[in-house]
Amino acid sequence: MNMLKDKVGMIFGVANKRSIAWACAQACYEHGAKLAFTYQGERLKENVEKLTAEMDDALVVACDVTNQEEVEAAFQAIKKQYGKLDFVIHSIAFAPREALEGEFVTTSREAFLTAMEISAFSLPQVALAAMPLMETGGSIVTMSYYGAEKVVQNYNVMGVAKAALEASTRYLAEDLGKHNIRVNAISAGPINTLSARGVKNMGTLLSHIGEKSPLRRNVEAREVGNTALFLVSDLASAITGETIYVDCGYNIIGV
Ligand code: 1JT
Repeated sequence: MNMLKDKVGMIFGVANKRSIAWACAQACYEHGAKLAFTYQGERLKENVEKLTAEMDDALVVACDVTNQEEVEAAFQAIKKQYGKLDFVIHSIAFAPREALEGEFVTTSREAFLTAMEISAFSLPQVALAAMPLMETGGSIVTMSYYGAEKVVQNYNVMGVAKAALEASTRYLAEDLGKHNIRVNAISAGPINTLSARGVKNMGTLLSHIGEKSPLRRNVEAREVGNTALFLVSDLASAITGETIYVDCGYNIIGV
């Protein structure tokens, strides 16, 4: 199948081969998309370059979202290489480690603002920069988590940032809809990625979901990638402003 033939996508958030962003990229590449990748900081540049080395016509550009000039330069590089952009996959989040344990009430101002800037503000920031390149329309997909809507122990300030991200998805969907640009979020079940590593009790969380979710298992990054592929494809042409769960059904369970 070639669902993304002639489409150009930009992928934010590849750190290594386990990244959700990488699973999204692989699904999109298999369906014929041309892909640009952004990396944050020199440390991750080599990882992204190695992963994408075999990909045809891939672009790798620096893009730390806390640096507005880098964001603008990244979109300029896309314009130069491909002349347009059809979709963006936004899979970036950050909060200081100490904010993801203990009580939310102790969150520092700095941790709160950092989490909000990188994990939530970066979506409207990227959407605004993408708009001029999406002349005939486009699709933007971001990643959220259940902690945005229900209290999940330790998720703390990330839950607040993801709530802002999901609300931003709806406001952006309204603003960009008139330009035929769709904006959606995927609420993924927990996955053992680099970000999830070192998170306290991750193993317990994964085995809880493995037992309690309707499908009695955890989500694989590949399954999130396939949903992102659907959302950026024309198959999802009437879906915008949504948060779609890819969580083996966990969110529907009460007790
Ligand atoms: C970040 C991290 C964003 C981990 C994340 C995340 N979104 C989901 N996870 C996994 C996770 C983390 C916790 C959790 C459940 C899932 C770490 C770096 C910052 C951004 O709590 C039960 C804490």
